[in-house]
Amino acid sequence: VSIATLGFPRIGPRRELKTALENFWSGKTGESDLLESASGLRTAAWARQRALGADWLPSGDFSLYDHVLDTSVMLGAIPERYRTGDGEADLSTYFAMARGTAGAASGGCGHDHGAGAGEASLTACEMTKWFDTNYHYMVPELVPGQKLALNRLKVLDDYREARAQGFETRPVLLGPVTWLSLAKGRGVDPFEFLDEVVSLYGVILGHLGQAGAEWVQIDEPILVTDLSDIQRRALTRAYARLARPGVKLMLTTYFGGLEDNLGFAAALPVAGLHVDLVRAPGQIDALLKVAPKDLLLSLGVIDGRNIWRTDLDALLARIEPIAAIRDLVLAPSCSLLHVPVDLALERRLDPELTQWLAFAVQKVEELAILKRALNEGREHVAEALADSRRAAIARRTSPLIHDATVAGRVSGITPALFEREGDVATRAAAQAVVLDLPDFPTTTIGSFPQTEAVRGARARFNRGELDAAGYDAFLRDETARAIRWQEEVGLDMLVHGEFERNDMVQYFGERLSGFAFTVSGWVQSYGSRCVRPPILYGDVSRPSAMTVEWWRYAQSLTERPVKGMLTGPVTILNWSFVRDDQPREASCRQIALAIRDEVLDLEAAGARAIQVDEAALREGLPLRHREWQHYLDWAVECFRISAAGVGDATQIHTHMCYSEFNDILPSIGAMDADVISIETARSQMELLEGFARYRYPAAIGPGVYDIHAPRVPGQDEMVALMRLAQQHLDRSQLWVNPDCGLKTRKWPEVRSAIEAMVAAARTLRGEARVEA
Ligand code: THG
Ligand code: ZN
Repeated sequence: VSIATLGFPRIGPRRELKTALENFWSGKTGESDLLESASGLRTAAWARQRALGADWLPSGDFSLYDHVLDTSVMLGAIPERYRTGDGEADLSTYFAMARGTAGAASGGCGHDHGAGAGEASLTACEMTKWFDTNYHYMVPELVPGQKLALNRLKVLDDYREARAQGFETRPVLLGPVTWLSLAKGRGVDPFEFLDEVVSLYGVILGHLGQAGAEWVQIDEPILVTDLSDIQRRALTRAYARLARPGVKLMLTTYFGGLEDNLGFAAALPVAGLHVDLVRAPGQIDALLKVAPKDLLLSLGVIDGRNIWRTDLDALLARIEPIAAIRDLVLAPSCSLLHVPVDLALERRLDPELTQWLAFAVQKVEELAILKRALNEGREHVAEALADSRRAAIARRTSPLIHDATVAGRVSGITPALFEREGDVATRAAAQAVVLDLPDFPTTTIGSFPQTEAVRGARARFNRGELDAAGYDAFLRDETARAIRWQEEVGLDMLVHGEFERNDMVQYFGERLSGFAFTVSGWVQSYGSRCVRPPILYGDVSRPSAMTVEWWRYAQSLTERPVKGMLTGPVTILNWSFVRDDQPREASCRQIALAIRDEVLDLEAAGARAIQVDEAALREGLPLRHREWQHYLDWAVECFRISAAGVGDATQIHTHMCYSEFNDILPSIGAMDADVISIETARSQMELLEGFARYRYPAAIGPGVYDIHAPRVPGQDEMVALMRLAQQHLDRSQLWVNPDCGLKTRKWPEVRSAIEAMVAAARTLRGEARVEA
């Protein structure tokens, strides 16, 4: 038995990559500094993994931004607009694709990968979620007649770099069929490029073989999804052509089971197959039946997507019989990119909780223990196994986890809990009386710019340089200014601005029981941006109100309605590390009850409108279509548990990011919100056709301002978009708002855009009167 890692966190234990990138982007450092830091991070990662006992080290898994983008650039799939000169794509081309170019240097946080406002500015490539993770990749783009040709082979350079330092590695490539499946063809089916792409992969494998690589890890996570005939044929064709003497391929699958693709995958002409036995433990039996004797199996037995320590005893009992009959590689289920680097950096976690956890480093340690147990006998690692067993037992029985009151509340959930009193129309009438809003009411999604000053004050407060009173005074001042400005600019429904919040999930996690927080548990979200997902370890409850005071203060400053702003249960769940000792839906119901308490407290404090954001509801969809409905059913139920307790006159808003929800519209409708704001500016209101066809009964705020780019749209453009919206929906259903929260933008842009937006609404009201 040997052990492998399929990929290691790139950002470094102290987010060194983030610092290096941001210094380079801001011009503080030059290209050679950046490349030197990157090289140092790679070396440190190899040395670390080897010291921990990994037999197979990955190379090429490191990236300056994103490995899908690396693959696109390697294949020469660079859209014409980013091409400069005639040479190979350089770093500036690479970062232009990742972040856009020129104009207002995008220093703000958030999905601010848009281009600057300059004339020669380019927007970045589209970015979207990597399978069901919170990691984002740059979407490959293909156009008819696209010329593909190999660029500098980063994977080859990295392999050689490792070798020169004495690390024999297994290079990692994103497989051709997954790459094509993720690609967007503009006027062309990406699979038309299959043969060309495969022949380029052939050349790459040839180079790697010549350089000395015996094995190459080729990732095809697309194999755990529902495949079309085209994808299956492509896989057969690609791997028939890539099979060659010299380089052995470890075909690597993760994020789920192969299921109906299992026989097919096991029969592909590759030398090894990696399967995810954490998400799909059951597939081992079927695999052992069909796997040819000479196929090297790599078993993903340590969870690469979560932070829990493994019960090694129980795992060994499963692996021993298999190891007795064939050679095995043991590995994490997937790349360790999705977990924080090192638990040893956490000094403030409850020690009891700490012993239940394993970050990337600890996961490799677990593999090393498994290896010794299998190769030399359990007695050689008796102490480590006993430790692991003790932790597993302690976690199962710990009073930290179990709260009888929460269990009682959850078992007491009845359908009455998720029904509003009146139907949509009755509620709309009651709310009209209380809110007295004009046609085309204007609002924003919730957050205002998190300026340098706001982040600076928070950092000083966290470091203890600013005391609680000083920080509070600062936040009140920011909030008061935001309220005053919203009144002046003429918005109808106000928000307090969320200056007190760091991350919309972290903020609530920090205030709920059952969640724990790390200091250094960063996970890459995209590029240099990271998140610290809360750790949901126990039954969830809300010790006290979380947002009421900020809402009350903001509302005290104005007569206009201020929305209460909450993150919904499904989004909190999807952006946290969650319990693996109960189904996700059970954890979600607990969060839903806690958010319900907050909703009711806001209502009792006088809030006339409360927004429960479900930014991540759609991205939580399972990878297999067959599992969608079950997920949607409980996700919608949880949203309703959180929101449905209010009276008819209290208006429930929700917001969802992204714009692909035509396929889940019935579920969006079933959420039964009074107002939903969605992202539509980039899709020119196309999305509303779906809402119209489905006869969506409630109000909709289709975003008229694309906040993902610094470009400020004019009033006319927004009026035109809202006229388009009226082709699909009744005027009385429409709100006017931006696409998403404004925390990633700068105040000058926000001021101009919102002024234009309010002016647009006034124009529309004039038109409405004329036509009525
Ligand atoms: N919160 C969480 N997950 C998310 C988002 C979020 N996933 C999807 C999307 N939004 C990703 N977007 C971002 C936007 C900004 C940042 C990270 C992910 C970001 N992070 C700071 C950084 O890297 O410097 C750190 C922020 C902090 O202090 O917590 O800017 O909104 N959970
Ligand atoms: Zn959004």
